[in-house]
Amino acid sequence: MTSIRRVLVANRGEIALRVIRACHEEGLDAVAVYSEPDRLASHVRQADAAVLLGPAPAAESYLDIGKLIAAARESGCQAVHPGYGFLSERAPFAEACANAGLIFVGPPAAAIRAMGDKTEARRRMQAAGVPVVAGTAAPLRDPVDARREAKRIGYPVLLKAAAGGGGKGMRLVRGETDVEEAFQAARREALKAFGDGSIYIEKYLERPRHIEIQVLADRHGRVVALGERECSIQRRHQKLIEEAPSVAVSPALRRRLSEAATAAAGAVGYISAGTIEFLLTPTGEFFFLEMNARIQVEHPVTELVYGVDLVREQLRIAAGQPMRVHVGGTPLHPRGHAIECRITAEDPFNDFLPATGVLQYLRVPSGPGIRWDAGVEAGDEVTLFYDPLLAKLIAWGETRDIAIQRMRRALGELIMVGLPTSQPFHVRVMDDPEFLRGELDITYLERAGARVLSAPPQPGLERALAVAAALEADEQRERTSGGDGRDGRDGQVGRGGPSPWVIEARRDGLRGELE
Ligand code: MV4
Repeated sequence: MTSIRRVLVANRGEIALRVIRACHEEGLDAVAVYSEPDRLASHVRQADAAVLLGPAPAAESYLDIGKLIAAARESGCQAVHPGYGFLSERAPFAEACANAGLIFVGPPAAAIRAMGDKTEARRRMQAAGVPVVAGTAAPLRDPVDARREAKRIGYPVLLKAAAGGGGKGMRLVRGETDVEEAFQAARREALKAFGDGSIYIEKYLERPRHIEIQVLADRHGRVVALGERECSIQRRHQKLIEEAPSVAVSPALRRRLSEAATAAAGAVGYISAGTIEFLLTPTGEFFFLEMNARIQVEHPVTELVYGVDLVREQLRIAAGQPMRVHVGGTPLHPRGHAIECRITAEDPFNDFLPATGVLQYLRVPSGPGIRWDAGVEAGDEVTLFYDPLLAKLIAWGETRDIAIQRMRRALGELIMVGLPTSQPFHVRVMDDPEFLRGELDITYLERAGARVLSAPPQPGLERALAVAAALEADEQRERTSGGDGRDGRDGQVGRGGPSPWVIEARRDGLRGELE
């Protein structure tokens, strides 16, 4: 990689580490950036250099374009990798990089803009022959316009924010009497969230699956599709479990989805790794939803079944080299099955309330077919400043059933003490009959949430696991600290505090018995 020697990793957590690792495999230096509370974070310690951005709030650190450009310059970087979230899909950031002579490891700003405006994206996709849901080609003027268009399309309809994505400013309208109020509400919400109140209409599809196609495009004119990911297990537009391939996608359907996805990427001059989201109806029709102009959280499931390193390919493409996959035009096929569980600092038994605390003890799962992509280590403090994603547990198996078996086994190995996580939710989903049958659509969690999160199905096992975790954590701290209740890493935030054994006992309501 001649033009790039040093890469600024403009992110934190697991994706920063993921990018650092890809840099190191390519023989590149990785420069981390960090906010004050992240000064001892693993992405900082695994990088070759690190630049302090500012205080904890993202607006003053990870979202500050000026500070990031200055950090890249003063640390001698030639390229900037934005990861996901933060500045990854902000066209002004891609432009600021270019203006500073830095290579943005991602798509051109124009492609980000084209896909960011949802009505423009719809028009471009339609022109490229990509199926779009029946709807309006441009934003609606007023509620009268909305009522006329809704009548033409037929109820139920969805009002969506043109500047949006991710579900903000979205309103379901089942009949004519609800249009006016929904239109005003959607407009207010969109204005507040995006500074743009433009609203358009789509026919509402009932119980579709969320299927997305991974694409890679290089500067040598090659655009390839790397199959689908099934992402229907979501909660309030946050994905919790993803898998590849989808049980609902036959080789013939995969071919049609892939053709649509590569046409979509081509239509906006896309370069780098990107994802085309589709809704797949129970009758097997599919429609373009939106494009994600970034590497995504769930990229590892595609990596495992296609045998590619998407982040390494991003770096090669950014350096102007041809991508390494699909050489000779041989079609790509998925091999085996991969599932990802997002381990978040959220309490599944308390409506997924974001949790804070110190990760006092961590036992990492490993062994055959298991990948652990984490941004945290034992001793780290989890705050509300950033996304609750702590780690991704990914299992590969020759078949879906074997991947699920492995995921179950690995979830049993995983021990996290100190704060609630989504782990028990995943444990239960891996035994849920509907999940096991692959009966998924975007309403899965609404239907399954109560079922899988009702009274713990295996109270004995859960309790045993909690006690084992606490004992192991106590033992660990004896070994590393000489039993003084500290771990010898002086001055690090969040270390020390009460024994995890005591904390576990409190959680179980055993206060009197142990203190
Ligand atoms: C839809 C839809 C049904 N019909 N569009 C949700 C967020 C944004 N990306 C688009 N979304 C949806 N658009 C039509 N015409 C249902 C959703 C939707 C959804 C989509 C994917 C994954 C989860 C979802 C949960 C609720 C609604």
